[in-house]
Amino acid sequence: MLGPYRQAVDELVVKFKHIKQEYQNAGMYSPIESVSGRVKRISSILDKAHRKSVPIEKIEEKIEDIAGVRIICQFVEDISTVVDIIRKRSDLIIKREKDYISKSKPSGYRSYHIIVYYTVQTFGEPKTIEAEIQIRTLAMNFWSTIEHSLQYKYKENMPDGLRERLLRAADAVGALDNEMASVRDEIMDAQNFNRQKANIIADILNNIENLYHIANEREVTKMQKEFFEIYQKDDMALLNRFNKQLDVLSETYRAQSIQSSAGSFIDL
Ligand code: 0O2
Repeated sequence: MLGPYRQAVDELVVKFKHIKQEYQNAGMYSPIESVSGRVKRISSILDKAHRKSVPIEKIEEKIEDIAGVRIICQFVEDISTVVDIIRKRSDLIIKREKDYISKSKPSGYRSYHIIVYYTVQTFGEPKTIEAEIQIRTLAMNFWSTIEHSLQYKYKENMPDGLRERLLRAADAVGALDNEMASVRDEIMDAQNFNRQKANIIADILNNIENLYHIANEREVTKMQKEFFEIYQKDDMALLNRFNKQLDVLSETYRAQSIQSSAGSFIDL
């Protein structure tokens, strides 16, 4: 029974990781910080079925989180961006959404859950399963991981004092998320700047490497030296200008090599 759920979790984790990658490749801040997934253990499925009085033959229909994907964001605002991304996907059909961010659970738990239908192509035939996508901030995740392990330890009998401390900690997590939201623009600018710089440097090095195949070696060595000098100045405008210069040089060499190969074709 669990095979298609494993496949769904593997596929969804890859898909969400690619979204993060796409943002990064474009030199943009990604609303997705990290993605993980799991298939619920058989013992947990049976526990939940027992807790909710679900008969064994109804497990797949009634237990929505056998396949679970967790998306972690840096800031609360990113959660709605991720929710929008999910709503627009053609490979996911939304069954329902549970907003424990606007209104936390009595335990203090905060997270945004989306239950989706997702179809996997199995060996036999396509199978549509349900999966739960949990979206939360790094701070919310920290709280719920700790609280989950305490719930596991105490089951229904968590001491009152501990429960109260966890509620206070949940408030502190809310305050931390609000505080971080107020410096979000500042942090995002810094992260974007670093990512753009890393992309330009990767581009420049790529260009220099390609030039070694087509250009005069002395000229490329000179460009490489020039790059190191500009790199040490740590100036984005200079890096950008230098990269454009390399683009023009690469184009010139490429055009020359096309011309000379066309010439040798006519000679033949
Ligand atoms: P596990 O071990 O994480 O898999 P319902 O909608 O209430 O009928 P359900 O499935 O209980 O049905 O929904 P809910 O309350 O949205 O819970 C789904 C999952 O969210 C839980 O799965 C937890 O992973 C997480 N969660 C919900 N409430 C809490 C909470 O108070 N603390 C923590 N740490 N996590 C919570 P499971 O199967 O309960 O647990």
